[in-house]
Amino acid sequence: MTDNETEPTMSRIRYAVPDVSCDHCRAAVVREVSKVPGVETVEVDLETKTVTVTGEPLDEAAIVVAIDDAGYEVAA
Ligand SMILES: [Cu+2]
Repeated sequence: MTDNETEPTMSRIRYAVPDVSCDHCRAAVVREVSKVPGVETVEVDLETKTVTVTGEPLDEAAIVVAIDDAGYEVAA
């Protein structure tokens, strides 16, 4: 699943998720978003309240739904 080569076609999308505040939130978001097909990595930054997802292809809408399933809302 992981290789050390940087995929030039890899997409990166960043979402603002204001309600993530602790490791529990981080784990919940990572768990749900990781299930979305195509997603390679999920990073949650608790300071900036952002979720950064990389992968190819990325289904933006499916990721928003996954964050929602985790119990958090993506800011517009
Ligand atoms: Cu939390």
